[in-house]
Amino acid sequence: MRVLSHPMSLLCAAAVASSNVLAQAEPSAPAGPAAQIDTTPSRLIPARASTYDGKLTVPEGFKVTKYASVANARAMIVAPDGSVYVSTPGRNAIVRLLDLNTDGVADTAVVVLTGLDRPHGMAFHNGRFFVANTGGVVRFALDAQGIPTGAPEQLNRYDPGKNHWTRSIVFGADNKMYVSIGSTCNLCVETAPERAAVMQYDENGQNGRVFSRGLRNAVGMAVNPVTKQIWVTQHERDNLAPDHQNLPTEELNLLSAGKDYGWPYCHGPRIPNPEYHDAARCAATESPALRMQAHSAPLGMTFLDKATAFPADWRGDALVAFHGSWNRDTPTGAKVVRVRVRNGKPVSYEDFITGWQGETGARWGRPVDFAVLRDGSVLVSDDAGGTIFRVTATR
Ligand SMILES: [Ca+2]
Ligand SMILES: [Ca+2]
Repeated sequence: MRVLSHPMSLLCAAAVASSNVLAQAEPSAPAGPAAQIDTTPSRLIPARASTYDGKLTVPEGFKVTKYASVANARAMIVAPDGSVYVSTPGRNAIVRLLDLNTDGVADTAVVVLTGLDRPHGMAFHNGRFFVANTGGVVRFALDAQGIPTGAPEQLNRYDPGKNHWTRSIVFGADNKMYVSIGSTCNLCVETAPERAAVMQYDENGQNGRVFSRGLRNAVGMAVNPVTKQIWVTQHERDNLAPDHQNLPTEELNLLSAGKDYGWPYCHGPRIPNPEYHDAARCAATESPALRMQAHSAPLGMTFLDKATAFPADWRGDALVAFHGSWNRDTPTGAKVVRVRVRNGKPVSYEDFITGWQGETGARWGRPVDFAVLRDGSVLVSDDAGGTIFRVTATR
């Protein structure tokens, strides 16, 4: 990693030098006075470079190219055969992308499943394909070519739709199925226990129970490859008086069985929401492992352990997609950030890919999710522009 001498780069380096600064403010914010500057090279960020015909900006040493066009592209997953599955909930369908000549550009985009019910999260597990519809998980057998086939087998049902309608799914190292189900509202006490929670099911989708609660809308889910703990990104509440613009922070939460992550009673590190004033209740909740800029709308998250096309010092870290704000006076987000991980915990985050949002806040794309290809490059989906981007290192 190159250490920079450009004044702006030094400013950025200073801004990221303190994990406290990073964890609670935008990396692009000016460095506070007398911030402690850690000059360890790994704590400095490289120069920014233009890519994608000047439309995107990345750290020097990376480039972004177009992998495919998929309207309404949301969640992604790599199949055992190396093809990429993309959910398109607006079309109730799933698209399969295949790069036949392995040149880094998909050659075919085929709708392999239709007639689903707002499908979002997907998983390949033990030779089956699982789709998290808004109202339950369905499972498909795979044909001789490894492609989902036949009628969907309904494995379970949970409360559908209602505001936060996307459902995310991962299988843990314990072979259990985990499904994230967001809240029905901005701020309320839910009546259905599975709302604002991550549910745990047996491998076949049966015997559901609440695994973690108090999670307003945990869309990004990933299993830490080292600790095997499930990490989730979480959208916090809107309209918090008096500093709605900058509070509450968005959250990255590390899930443990039976824990309460605060919502709707609290936000951030056990801070009571003024609507409930329940400090005693908040004291018994889990604080976020990392706090991120308010209204960023963090969606997909991926660990980079298999991103072998990235420099080695990236592979212990994670990426998070910020979909971008909808109700902040100065729009924020619409970018991809790198989350630095130390000893199994997130310690800071910084800009990775920016440029989808212009100075005025206008956007030509909104990142949603990631997939790490077999060649070690990373795909980024964009549901606004309908593009799948591919990210590689150039050295
Ligand atoms: Ca190709
Ligand atoms: Ca929380």
